[in-house]
Amino acid sequence: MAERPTGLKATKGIELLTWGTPNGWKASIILEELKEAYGKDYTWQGINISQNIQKEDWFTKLGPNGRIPVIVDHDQGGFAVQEGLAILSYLTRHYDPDHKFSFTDPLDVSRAEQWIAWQAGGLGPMQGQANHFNRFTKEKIPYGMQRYTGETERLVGILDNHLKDTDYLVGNKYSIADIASFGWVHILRFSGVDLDAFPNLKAWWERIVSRPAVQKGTSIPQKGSFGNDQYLQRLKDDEEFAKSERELKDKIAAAKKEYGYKYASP
Ligand SMILES: N[C@@H](CCC(=O)N[C@@H](CS)C(=O)NCC(=O)O)C(=O)O
Repeated sequence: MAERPTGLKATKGIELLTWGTPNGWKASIILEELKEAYGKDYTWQGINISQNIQKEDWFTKLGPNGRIPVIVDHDQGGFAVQEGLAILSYLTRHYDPDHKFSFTDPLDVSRAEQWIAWQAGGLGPMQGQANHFNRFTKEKIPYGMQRYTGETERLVGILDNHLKDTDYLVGNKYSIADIASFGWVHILRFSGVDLDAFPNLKAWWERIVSRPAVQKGTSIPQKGSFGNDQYLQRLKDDEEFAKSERELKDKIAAAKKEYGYKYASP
């Protein structure tokens, strides 16, 4: 078992403090992309959020919000950056000189900022609450279940609609705008939303998940079991898991019915 981190371990380059979650993957994916594109290496440490390492003093001195991901740039005097989206901007501003994952045209920069802001204020928080109400609360509260699952469906419907004439969110080019939302779409099935109902989004997810850097990025600190592909595999392999997932889906469907939920997007 890895030792519990107690402080920074690198002295140069970028050091990433993260865990295998949709927000953590924003940072590990862009770092893997920069590594593949430019040979920019980095160091990482796994911060097991169930052990609350992210609330310890040494961590909150770097990331005052006490959440992963956080990066430290040892080549900029130990400059620390919290928030996945600020990390995507920081890393591309400093280490993507050819703009392989970012933009120069001011209108494209704005388009990317809009999708990134949309993810930070919408998809991430709403899908996070869907997970919370569907899976993590002890008592199942139908109002919360249908409210946040429904809002997640509404939001991914917006992505699906936007992607009907383009392969990627901005300028038909894979970029930090896609990376920001990818992690959340990667666990859509786990969140109780049927990816098959959003064909353009599913094709976008398939395009992105097949990138080697994305495969590597989503394996840091280790490959999880929540990704859409792993989730489907587990349904096939593990009858008990499949049964409890069917029960959960029935509960979500019943909650939607109770409150007269009807899919609408936007
Ligand atoms: N807006 C932040 C959200 C970060 C966040 O919520 N991180 C979660 C993991 S996905 C976390 O650290 N949770 C542990 C905790 O709340 O203590 C970002 O995009 O980086």
